[in-house]
Amino acid sequence: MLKVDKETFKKDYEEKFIEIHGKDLSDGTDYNKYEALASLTRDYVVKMWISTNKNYNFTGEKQVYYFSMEFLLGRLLGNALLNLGIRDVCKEALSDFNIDLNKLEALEQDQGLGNGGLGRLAACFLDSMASLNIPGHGCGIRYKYGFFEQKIINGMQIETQDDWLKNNNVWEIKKPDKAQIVKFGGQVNTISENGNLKFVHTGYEAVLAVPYDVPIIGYENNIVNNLRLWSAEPLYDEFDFSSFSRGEYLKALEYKNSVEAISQVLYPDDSVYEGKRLRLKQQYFFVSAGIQSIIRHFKVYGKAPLNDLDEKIAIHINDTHPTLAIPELMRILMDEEGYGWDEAWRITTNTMSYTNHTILSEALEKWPIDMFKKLLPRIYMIIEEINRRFCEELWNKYIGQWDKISKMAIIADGYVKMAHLAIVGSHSVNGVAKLHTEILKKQEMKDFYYFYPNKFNNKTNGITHRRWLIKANPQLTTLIKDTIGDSFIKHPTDMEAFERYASDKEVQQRLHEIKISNKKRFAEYLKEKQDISINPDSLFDVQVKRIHAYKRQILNCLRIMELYRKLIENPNLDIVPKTFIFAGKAAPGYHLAKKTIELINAVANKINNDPRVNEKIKVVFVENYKVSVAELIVPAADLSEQISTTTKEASGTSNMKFMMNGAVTIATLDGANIEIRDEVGDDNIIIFGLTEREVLDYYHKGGYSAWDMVNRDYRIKQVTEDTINGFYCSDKERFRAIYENLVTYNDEFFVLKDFDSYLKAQERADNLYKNFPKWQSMCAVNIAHSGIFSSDRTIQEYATGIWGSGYLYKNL
Ligand code: 26W
Repeated sequence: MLKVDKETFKKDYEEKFIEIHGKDLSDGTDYNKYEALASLTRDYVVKMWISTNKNYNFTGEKQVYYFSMEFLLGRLLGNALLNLGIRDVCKEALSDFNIDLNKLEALEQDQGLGNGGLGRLAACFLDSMASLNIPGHGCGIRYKYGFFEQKIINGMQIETQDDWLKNNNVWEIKKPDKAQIVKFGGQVNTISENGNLKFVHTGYEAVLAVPYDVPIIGYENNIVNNLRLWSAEPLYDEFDFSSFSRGEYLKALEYKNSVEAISQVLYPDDSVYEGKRLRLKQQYFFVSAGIQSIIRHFKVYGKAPLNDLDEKIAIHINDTHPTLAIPELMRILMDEEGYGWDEAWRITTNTMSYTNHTILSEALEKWPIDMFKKLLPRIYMIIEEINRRFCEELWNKYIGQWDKISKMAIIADGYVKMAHLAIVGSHSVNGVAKLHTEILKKQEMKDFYYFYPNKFNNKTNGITHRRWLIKANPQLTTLIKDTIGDSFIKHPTDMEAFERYASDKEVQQRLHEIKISNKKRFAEYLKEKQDISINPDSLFDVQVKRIHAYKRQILNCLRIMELYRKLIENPNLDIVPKTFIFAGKAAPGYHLAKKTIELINAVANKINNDPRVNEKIKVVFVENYKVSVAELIVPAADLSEQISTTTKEASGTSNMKFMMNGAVTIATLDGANIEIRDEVGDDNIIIFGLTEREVLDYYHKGGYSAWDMVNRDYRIKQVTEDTINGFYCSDKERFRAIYENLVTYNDEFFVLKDFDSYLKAQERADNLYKNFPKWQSMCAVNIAHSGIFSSDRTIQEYATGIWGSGYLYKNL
């Protein structure tokens, strides 16, 4: 743990300020002050970073590399100070200068290099690996533009670019000496040399991959791991444009532009997979650079011959996006290091492991063979050979069963199927919650499970309690410390002891006050950002996540519409005053998701301007949802909406964040909601909706009729018609697509089927909330049982069960 006292800190800070700004602290802007603080913090970190690295090189300990297209880190300063153990000292020191630490922290741009759950999970994992002394590093892309910024104009989502690097990023260090060359296109010729086949790659386009390293700081343990993000640059830094003839000049520019496009922007889609060549290029780009740099480093510091690589290195692929790591490692081992196929394959499969994050078939990646072959000729050859050998094995086991073999093949129907390659080329395949893993085994990946039963395992997701509890909710953290001590910080499951206080009157009162204070904090943010006032004494009913049909924001919206109708009919209806809070981004090309945002805003507009109901309900759509906004919303929530169609949400992680902050969950039995229910018990969660069995039966046997729902239930008829009868919008066609989807096209996510059950569940929530001691005790039980959902638990399971790394593993 870093030792800095207040006076030293003050001195360091003032000196740093003068050094980087060339003026006195008293003359600085707030942003100047933020920059000086971040830069000083980085100085503190750098020394530990170097020593951590030296130590890893010295001990030769097994290193884990987490490959991911996305790392959704959010802001770094606050958590850096927290993990260094100097946040309190820093706060006090700054207040001596009349500077508010929270205010400076809020000036930092979010590092938003991810779409949602998958990217945020990667960020939580890095935090946990560093905090658990696991030598684990991230590998990804340094997108020039992160996930787009969302503006709501006339109720509609408008996307603008996220120029997060415009103010210079203090957290990264460029390492030009560690750059790698990545090759695209060209031809591969096979020649025979002394009886061995050699593969000669010519005519390719070379791209320079330049790494930027970001420190990942462990919690009070002097560990700083590395997140390496790759940026694409033309191989020749500076073109001598003047000496070029006109034609060459244009060609050079073309090359420069096509190279820079690779790390230009994050694909803002996590729902429908599109076979875009640029995305395939991005994938190979960072994977090739990453693997090359691992091998280069290993050869210098590895303390073992290359054929022991699998004992010294674990590479994890986060969904199928980095799957090309498998053929890329094969290529390097065979073409550059001279290994034969069998040994290269043994090393590769023992090194690689893969996590699946979705069963939505439209999100599964597959690349057209023609495109693939042209862009990555040598990698394609290797995949062909992997496929040939795999199909041979299948053939030996399933003689004559061509259907099965072609269903399981890696290359089939004109495509390269990435999930198949990931399963075949890894020693471990895991799902992200118990139900999800069971569905993979029983349904989606059934054939593979029968073929490789030992590869499949579950690792239920988690979230870092350091960001999502200690940092985001300091008052609740203090309350927990005051009651049960602070051991939960290092051992989050120790929070179970907090359950003893669930019925304690004083604790209940404090829980309530803390919630109110967090609600006020969020209300102030909303007032400032969107000029919307909300009432902290109302129940905050929150659904924040990507907008997607399977997550069913529409279901939530329809029941608000139903409640509104009821209130107009009976203004004296006795309900808990509520603020319905929505936030989330829609993929720019996802029409229905964008319409969903519009509908929510139209409903908000109507309800919020109706004086008959104003005192009772209000609807808000919070603009530009991102990690830093989540940190304000999550601690302010009373009710957490986790209402996906059962079987569709692989795990969900906001469900865990909310429970840890003492919200009660209203949920379907989907993803990790089931495990939350198992932890807190049926009395402390509100469950509704179709079961897994019922959903799967509908899918397999049919029998669902949305029309029946409309005709049988007048409330359903009313709310669906309200989307197209001009009640919310004079343009009756505006929400027709939503109506058609729900009714005419027999909505595949069963919104109407679950409507009645959802309404009843909401009524239960209302009654529970009216009972103050009962509600507070539910909140307390949720907090007490949230420790198991710390990503520390998840990472310990990965380390011992998959990677064979870290302290726990070594002491097994
Ligand atoms: C279109 C390409 C694409 C497809 C899927 C990009 C990104 C994805 C991701 C796998 C989507 C995603 O973020 N999945 C979420 O992963 C979380 C972490 O495991 C889970 O908690 C969520 O349930 C799951 O939806």
